[in-house]
Amino acid sequence: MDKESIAVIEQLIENSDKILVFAHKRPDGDAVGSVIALSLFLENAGKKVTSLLPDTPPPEYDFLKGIDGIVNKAKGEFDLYISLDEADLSRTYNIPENIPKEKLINIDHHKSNTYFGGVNIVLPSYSSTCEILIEIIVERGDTDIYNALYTGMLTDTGGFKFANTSVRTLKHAIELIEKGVNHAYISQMVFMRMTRGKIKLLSLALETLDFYGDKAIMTISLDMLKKTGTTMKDTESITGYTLITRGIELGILFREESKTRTRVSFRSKGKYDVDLIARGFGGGGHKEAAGCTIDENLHTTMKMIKEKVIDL
Ligand SMILES: [Mn+2]
Repeated sequence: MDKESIAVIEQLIENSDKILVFAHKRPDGDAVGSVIALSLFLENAGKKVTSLLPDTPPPEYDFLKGIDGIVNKAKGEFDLYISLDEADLSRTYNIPENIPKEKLINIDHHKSNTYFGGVNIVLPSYSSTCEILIEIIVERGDTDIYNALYTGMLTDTGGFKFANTSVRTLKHAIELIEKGVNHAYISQMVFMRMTRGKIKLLSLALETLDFYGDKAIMTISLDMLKKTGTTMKDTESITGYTLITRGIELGILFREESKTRTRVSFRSKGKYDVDLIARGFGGGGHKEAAGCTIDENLHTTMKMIKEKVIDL
């Protein structure tokens, strides 16, 4: 990230008192981590910060300091608005209406970003929004901030396993560990605290796994959530299991959100560009992880997606 962009952002922050920091709906580790890290950083700088995530963060991030300060709705006017990890403002809700563009900073790493801000820091070569923030915060953070940044990088790279893990990503991770981040503790908190209900849900979901050539399809129905006492929040990290079978290049998870709405998540090992596939259905994301929401029931959505995707 270039020095001029950082200077522009710092000037805007300097001139602002009330700042709204927000990220996308159904927040993942990068959304949660980036909102917490930047909010704590701005608070340390003496700003009045409102941190917003429209949906409750998944429970695996409850160990992060600052998570309790996040609200799910913000009204009124702010001096500055900072959108994190969002390709477009339509990715969130519960934010004030008619945000003036000149007061809006857009920091993101999705290549589908629509450059909706007055200032746009869009860096698709970065693993995560947290990795971008590291370069702004660098020496001026504290342990809580660095933990949040590490969490975002860790989760968006699938534990530094995905192709978006660059040499720079790993250097940034080392930098954070040198500053005191306990990487083993964070890995345990994030990846090794599934609830019993979620393990049961995973087991039901795995039973639905179907293979079509080099593609695998998995389903989570509302009935399965009910049976296991889980909610949609518990389903977020299950998508990866569609891809761990030998020879499978494309994984699809269908989640029944309601009788008229189905969430579709795509994962790829690199052969298929799932951002492109998801965009064909009004969604998007990254080359190796993307999704879309279809206003149809589970059955119809599956039929529709299979028709277009299975023979790719
Ligand atoms: Mn991200």
